[in-house]
Amino acid sequence: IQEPQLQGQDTGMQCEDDRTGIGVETLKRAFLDNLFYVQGKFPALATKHDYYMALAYTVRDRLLQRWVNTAAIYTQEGSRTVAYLSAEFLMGPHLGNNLINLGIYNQVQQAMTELKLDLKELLAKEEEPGLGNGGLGRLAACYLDSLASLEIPTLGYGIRYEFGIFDQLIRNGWQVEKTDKWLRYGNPWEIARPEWAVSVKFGGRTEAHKNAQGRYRVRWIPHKVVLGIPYDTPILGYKVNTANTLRLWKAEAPESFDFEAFNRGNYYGAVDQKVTSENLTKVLYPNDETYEGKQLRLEQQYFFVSCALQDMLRIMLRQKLPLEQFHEKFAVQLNDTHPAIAVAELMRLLLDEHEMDWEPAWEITQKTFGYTNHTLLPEALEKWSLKLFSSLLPRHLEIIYEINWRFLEQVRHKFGTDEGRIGRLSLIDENDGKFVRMAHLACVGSHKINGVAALHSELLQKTTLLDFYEFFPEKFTNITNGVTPRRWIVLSNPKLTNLITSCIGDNWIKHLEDVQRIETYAEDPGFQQEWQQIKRENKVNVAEILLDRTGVKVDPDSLFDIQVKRIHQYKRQHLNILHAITLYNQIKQNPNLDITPRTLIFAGKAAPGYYIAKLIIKLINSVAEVVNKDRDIGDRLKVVFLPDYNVKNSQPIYPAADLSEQISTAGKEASGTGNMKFAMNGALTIGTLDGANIEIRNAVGAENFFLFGLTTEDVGALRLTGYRPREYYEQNPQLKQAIDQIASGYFSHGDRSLFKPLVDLLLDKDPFMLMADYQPYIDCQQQVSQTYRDRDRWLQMSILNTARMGKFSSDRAIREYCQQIWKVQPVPVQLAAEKTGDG
Ligand code: 6GP
Repeated sequence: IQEPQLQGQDTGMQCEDDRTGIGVETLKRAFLDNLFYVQGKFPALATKHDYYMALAYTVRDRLLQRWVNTAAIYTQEGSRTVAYLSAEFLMGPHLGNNLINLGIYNQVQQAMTELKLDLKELLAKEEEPGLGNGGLGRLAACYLDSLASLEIPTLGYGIRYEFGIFDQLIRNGWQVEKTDKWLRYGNPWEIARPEWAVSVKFGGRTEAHKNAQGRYRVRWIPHKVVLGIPYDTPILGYKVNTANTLRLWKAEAPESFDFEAFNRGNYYGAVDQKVTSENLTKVLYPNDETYEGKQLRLEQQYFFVSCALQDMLRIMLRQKLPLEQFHEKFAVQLNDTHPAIAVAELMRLLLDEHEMDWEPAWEITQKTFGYTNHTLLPEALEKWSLKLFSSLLPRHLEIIYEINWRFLEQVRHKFGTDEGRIGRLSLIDENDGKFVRMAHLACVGSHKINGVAALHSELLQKTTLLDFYEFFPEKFTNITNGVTPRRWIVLSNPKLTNLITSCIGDNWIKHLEDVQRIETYAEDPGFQQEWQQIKRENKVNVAEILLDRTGVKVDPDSLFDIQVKRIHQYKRQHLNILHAITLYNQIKQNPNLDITPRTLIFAGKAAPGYYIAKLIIKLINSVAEVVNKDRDIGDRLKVVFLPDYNVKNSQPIYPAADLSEQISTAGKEASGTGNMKFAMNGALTIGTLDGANIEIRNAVGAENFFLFGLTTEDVGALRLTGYRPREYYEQNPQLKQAIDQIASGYFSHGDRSLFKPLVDLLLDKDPFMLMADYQPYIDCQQQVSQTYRDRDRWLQMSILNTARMGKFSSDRAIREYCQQIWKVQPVPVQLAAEKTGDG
């Protein structure tokens, strides 16, 4: 791996500091020192995990000077800062990424080798910090990497869940969930900051009181108080000295409450209070894009938002900035509606705690927030019953009523008394019970609202948020998602990284648009040969992983056809399985069929309460069982489900793909980001015109993309004219055979009831239109198979895909957020050595 030159370090010097030096000898000494003084072990007794910890601390030492300097400069300059509020941060393992961004991967590898240790093995020891479900949480992580790399002052604010997303086991083909005890062996990347703890109130009631100036203010008398303790993790940028902070909050019981109970002699009551408080940040809700109206979830949301805003106010007071400048100091981004309560909380803090008047407080609030929407799925729209909301956040409900009253006055002023429109825009849903609509609160309280791909932003304006678009069109914008090339190319695919860098230098890692320069090699036989060789080695690696974790042996020379993402009906893993069954039947009918051998790889978690998604996992495994052991099939078709998909397990996957499955029903996938990771690593995409697929296809060229299926307009039109899925089934013998096999127990040891719910759903309702898209998908897959046989053509397409993915770097996305929404500038950080000019 080509590495950045560290600044301010004299690696040639003998006397490097043990905490900062990056020479191989220094690293070895520091590592053994940490093994002894942090882990309390010497090599003869040390476990692999001890070695991992010693290395993690060695790397952390090297982050700390940058982290402290960064904080010092931001404080000194009172820098304008992005606060990214997100209920999820799916960071992935830190060690490898920090080695890349510090530019010491090679030295550390050598140091470990000289100590007779294998860096890869130590990297594998890191527990996945799985504090997110899927796309939304991983996007937040890519954005933190880009913000630091672009030297933008940033605080990520979220929740330190004690248990992240569950570990997935597959038992008898079914998903089984296991608690994710990621903190069990300690977390070397975080530092607790109890000195910055804050109190968060819940429940109770409000009352009016007169302040010192004799003016009426509102006071909130809570039913309970919980302490928020911040835990900080440094987020280092690539080739820069900027180390920003991810600040995650843990809930604890305040001492004073313990005391009260204790003094009454109620020791158990006191301890009970502690347990209840700590439940708040115990576990991540494992639903992806489905809201569950649970009280604890609303408590989590309010808890971390209140902690974050109080923390920002503390920072302002420490820097002696007047609160009137809140929106000048902080640009606060709401990652979907999970933190939308921030709008009401900032108002409460300014009005009640800092005695500001409504108008200036509201102006500050609106100028502070931006809101990103991540899905159009109706089941994801958060709405809280008034009963629950008022019992937990009585003061916030009063504030929301006031915001709503003033907002609807403006609506009446603009549109007259159009009661239908007013009902649709209101922050309170009164259609069927009464609810607070969090997306409406986010829209009214923000100055910018964005979708995450061009189509998604367009649909937001035309459908879900149409009324808001008509009221304030100037607030709406699009920022297409991106992913960080540091984790998703440099760390995941070192061989490809070296090949690209050997041709065009390493500037592309910071400026992915530059990777375009490999286009000139797209038809170069020598380059193609190396490209193919690297892909093959990456496939051999995944074949070994599959054998190890599933016992299935796959052929690295077959076409690796991969779909990895959360399991959802709209993502249509079951359409992919219908293709698998079709291929299987074709071979069975014609045992000598000369088809392109394929390995179909699936991975992904289903929400524990999402029955149909779990049944889809069972179906994949059931089809795999039949296909993989059929001697007639041999190496021509394999189906594998890799358990426990997470960031760590995904890193080898993207570099090993020939074909990337992006087959959601048009109009349903807001953007997708896996689609970008695959294409950057040279996979070709088979996909619908959905989300960012459309922009990826435009970038790589229609001739380098396998397109099929209904468009968003087709989907809408077909629904209107009356969609009859059963007709497709009856008129298509291949499709009929596949469905009949599922229904008849062919894949379930004769059990006809097992998949009945899925089959009935497809034939009667088919909400995601698999039946309509089936034949176009099969035909397109046939084209894929044919193209794969033309080795040179495939390689050229693969190279062009990587070459043309520049736009999909999260650096580009973050630059757009900075310019269009946050209006924030880079603040470069120097190491002390650079400032003084000596070592
Ligand atoms: C996801 C979208 O489904 C995906 O298309 C997008 O790429 C990703 O967000 C990042 O923008 N949405 C979620 O994960 C979610 O929970 C509420 O939305």
